[in-house]
Amino acid sequence: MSIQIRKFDSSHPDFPKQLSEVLAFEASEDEAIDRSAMQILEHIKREGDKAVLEYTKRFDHVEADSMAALEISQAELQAALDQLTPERRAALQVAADRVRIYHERQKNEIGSNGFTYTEADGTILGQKVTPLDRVGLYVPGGKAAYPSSVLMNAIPAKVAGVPEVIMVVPTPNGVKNELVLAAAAMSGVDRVFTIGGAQAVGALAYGTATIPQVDKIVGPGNAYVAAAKRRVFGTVGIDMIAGPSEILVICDGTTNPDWIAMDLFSQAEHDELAQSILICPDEAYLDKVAESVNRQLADMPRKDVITTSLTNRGALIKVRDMDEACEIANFIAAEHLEISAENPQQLADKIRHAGAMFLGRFSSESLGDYCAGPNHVLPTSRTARFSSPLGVYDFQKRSSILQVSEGGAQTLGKVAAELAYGEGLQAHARSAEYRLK
Ligand code: HSO
Ligand code: ZN
Repeated sequence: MSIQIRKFDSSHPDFPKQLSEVLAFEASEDEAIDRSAMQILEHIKREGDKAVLEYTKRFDHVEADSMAALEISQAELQAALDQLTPERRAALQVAADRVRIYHERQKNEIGSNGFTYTEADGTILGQKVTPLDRVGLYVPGGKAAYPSSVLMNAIPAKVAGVPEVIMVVPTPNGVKNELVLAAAAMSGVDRVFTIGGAQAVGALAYGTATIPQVDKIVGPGNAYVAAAKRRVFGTVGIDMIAGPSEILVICDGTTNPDWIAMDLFSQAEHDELAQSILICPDEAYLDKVAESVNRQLADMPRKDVITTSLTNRGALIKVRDMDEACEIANFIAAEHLEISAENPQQLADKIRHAGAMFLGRFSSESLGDYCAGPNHVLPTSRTARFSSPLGVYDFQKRSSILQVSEGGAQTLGKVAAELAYGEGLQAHARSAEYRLK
């Protein structure tokens, strides 16, 4: 088996079109899936726990006579943590600690204490920052059950000060993922229910007799979960609808090609639809990486997924120089951008759009996925042009503060009344005028 990754040259007149085609990704908005998610949500809204139990039996083949039977106790979570090998537990602890430290730093940097300022007449204006009361964390059950994602979602919520994090995770045929439960214990998740799919999203969004209604639902899921999250948005907040993983490497051609080939594999192995792209000014280097890809593939347990991903969505792009590589990287706005070069900082200064930037040869993307500290929930499908990694700020909201003094009411009252009359809103005008001396 050999992989043919498509090769492009940025000097080719068709390159912009070719690049757009490579990047094109149809988020599968399947009407049938959407309709079925909607029906499930309506059923949950009407029947609550009873409907959740029915769907859990039908889809996960788990029969429970009450919702209480689908809750995992704190003791069981702790037991999952205690059963880990010492090595795995230590690794999970390092990852959790580093993710916590990073997000605590983030919390301090973003002004989580809000602000106020006082004007000459004594009027006080400001902003108050408040954590959300209750957050729902969706954790997929099947092939994409990532304990690291439990840390990445739950820890920033806890650092933000969310008092209650409710996790849902389907357990098809009753099979529990012990590392997922251990990660929940380590990150301080408050309650865990073994439910999933659109029914779990509905239970969290509307609340049932057993499942408390949350204010926001975060975490990835399959197409039904994504459709359900879209539908409940407005009733509750949601984080984002994540697309397949992406990695873009821009390399000056001096890093060991085996390292880069493996970095490309690391995202390709997530999903057939994942995207791995390498950009380099040195054509011979691109060939070396292509050779390494084919040499190393045989060792990969997930070689089928990697092959499909790299064949259908991968690309090797020859550019004029590293400056052009940065320009193209800004256009691609990748979820993960590795700058594998001698002078990564200088190049990073030119990057405006990327979910996370990995600077220098030693910063493999996989370190960010697990334990470096920054969040691995990142904007995909070019949305890094306008959105940010999941962070403490996603679990906080802001309220404006206005405390107008008697003096302030005189100046502001005249301005407001004038504008209110202009808008034809009498009550607004008079409400301001009542406070004038
Ligand atoms: N690379 C994924 C996160 C992940 N990787 C979890 C391994 N486990 C996000 O794009
Ligand atoms: Zn990953």
